[in-house]
Amino acid sequence: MATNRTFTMIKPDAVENGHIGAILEKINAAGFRIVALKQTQMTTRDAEAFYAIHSERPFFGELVEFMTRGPIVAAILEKDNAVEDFRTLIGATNPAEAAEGTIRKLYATSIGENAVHGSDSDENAAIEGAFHFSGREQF
Ligand code: RTP
Ligand code: MG
Repeated sequence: MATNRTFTMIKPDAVENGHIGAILEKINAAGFRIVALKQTQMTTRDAEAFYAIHSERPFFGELVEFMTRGPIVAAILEKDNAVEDFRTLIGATNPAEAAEGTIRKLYATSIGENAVHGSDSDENAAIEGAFHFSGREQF
């Protein structure tokens, strides 16, 4: 299987609740290599652009409000089959439906405040990684 990359954010709820270390530990234990990593905060304009695909959804305003309310941790991760394996590691969007041991089952609070983001395709992983990191920040 080819080595490829995915993009993740530890969302404001998980940062507020002190889960950065535990989530990075799970990512490490699952065999992902950290290519890029930083704590940052998205502006309203950043979040509206990042989540533009959801702009017509009823939860869009709430999502932008949530994702901008405090710092996030952004990262690019590398592994065989990275996008799919990372989505397995984080679990379903709604933590109530997430499998035991997944990051969302362990650390998410609700369907909206669900602790982590994971790219849904190789193409989006590249776009989302480039949204947050320059080439010189990737190793
Ligand atoms: P993500 O993009 O953050 O990895 O999550 P996902 O693919 O599992 O879910 P997606 O459908 O892409 O939704 C993006 C984020 O919007 C929030 N959301 N809120 N209140 C709601 O019904 C609702 N539905 C989605 C979540 O933060 C979700 O992760
Ligand atoms: Mg998504």
